[in-house]
Amino acid sequence: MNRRFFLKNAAALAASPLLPTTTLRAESEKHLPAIASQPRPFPPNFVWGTATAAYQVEGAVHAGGRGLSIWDTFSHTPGKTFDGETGDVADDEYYLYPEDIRLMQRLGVRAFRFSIAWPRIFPHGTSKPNAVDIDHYKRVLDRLKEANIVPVCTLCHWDLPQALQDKGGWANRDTSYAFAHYAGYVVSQLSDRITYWMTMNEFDSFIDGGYGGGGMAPGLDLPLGQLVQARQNAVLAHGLAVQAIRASAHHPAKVGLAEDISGAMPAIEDAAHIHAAEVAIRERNAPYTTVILEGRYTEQYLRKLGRNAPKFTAEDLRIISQPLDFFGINVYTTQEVIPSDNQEGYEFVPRPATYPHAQSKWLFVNPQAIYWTPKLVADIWGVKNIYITENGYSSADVLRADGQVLDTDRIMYLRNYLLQLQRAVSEGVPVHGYFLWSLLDNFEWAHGYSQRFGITYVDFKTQVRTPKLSSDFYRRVIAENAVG
Ligand code: PNW
Repeated sequence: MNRRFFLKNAAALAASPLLPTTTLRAESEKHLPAIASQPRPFPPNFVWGTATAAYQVEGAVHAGGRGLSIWDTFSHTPGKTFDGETGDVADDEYYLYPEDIRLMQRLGVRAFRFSIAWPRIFPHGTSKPNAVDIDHYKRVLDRLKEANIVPVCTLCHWDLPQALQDKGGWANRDTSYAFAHYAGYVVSQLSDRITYWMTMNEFDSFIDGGYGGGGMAPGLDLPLGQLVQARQNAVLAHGLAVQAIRASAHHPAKVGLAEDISGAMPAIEDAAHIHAAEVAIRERNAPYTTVILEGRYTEQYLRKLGRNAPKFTAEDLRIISQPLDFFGINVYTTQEVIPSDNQEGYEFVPRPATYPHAQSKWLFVNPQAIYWTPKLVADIWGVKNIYITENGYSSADVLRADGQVLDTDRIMYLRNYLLQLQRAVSEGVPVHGYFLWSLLDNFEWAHGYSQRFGITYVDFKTQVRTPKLSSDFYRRVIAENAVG
């Protein structure tokens, strides 16, 4: 049917008093070409990548002189992880990295975000570094270079050395200096091979989740005042590490971090709702992103905490808010905000029971998260260089007898998020790259191997890797530099 016919026909029918015009419009639109079939382009230099983290994929926990991390201790403590599962073997990537680099070549990614295991480099937290594992990472990096894949390195993706936890971990300010020392050492050894550095991954997850009763290692539930101080130690560690990276690099270094901004988006796109979301996002991220980007805690954060407010000096704030070369945002979900005449001026909308989610119950599906989160970060704080350092979806994937994994729900999620990302980029939101979480199924922290985030299926008994249908989807997005 051609479109003109329909318009003409619709006009004729509209004259009829019997049919309401809204029905007519819906009827005629059904026959228009689907807009989604026209690929929406990304800019020519947009960086496509995938992401992993050391403890979730490496395994080989006793190889190369590695010390224990808090995740070894936690996962070996009965009742802490799903089915008592641990990262002892995980994806065995310590040995299988050449195969995983081939998977990345198949996808055509330009960049790979991975993390270095702190307990491999400083098995006892401080004192002598372990050269064996520096050599391991050199081999991985050389292989990536041969494959023409740019490494993007996270220095700490939650695997704090147990030796430091024994002295209080992030609740002890000495840990901040130990982290900076570790960061400086790694950068002095690897800055010829790595340009892009991220200090840490997701403060809220490993601090509030690990020390505030949230089910992450080390599994503590500290009194509020101590928890608040642990938050401050973590952002101080970040700032000290930014300084250490810059001081130790023998080659150009670009420094940032990866933070899962606790999202807020306007429930409706009008000025009042957008304003409410801006205020909400700034307050909700007060202990981390806001203090890092503004160099001060918000008045509301300090007032609400009262005697539990963090103790800091002006020098601490200066260190915490070192300028960054880029800002990485992990985007999974967000929460709608409405304006309110309460004291805060906004209200988070509780999610209705029917709100869709992934296999992970916290992962509420809302594609607009990846439009609004970077947009609001750029608008509120004037950040010019944003990367989406994680985005992904967990699914109850099934490996079929014919060897296929047809994860159409993950494809639906990725397509809709990437369409919203394309919308943001085409409107000028300064996002320069996207790292899909994750290259392959892996140890999903307290959920063990029960939640699969990979675009490659892993049989954890045999370590056989099978690209899922979503990896073909992503490969096509990368090849076309467009989503449709
Ligand atoms: C991130 N939440 O964690 C981590 O950086 C990854 O290591 C992890 O595997 C991935 O996302 C998937 O979970 C998050 O509750 C964990 O909102 C929980 C939340 C967000 C991110």
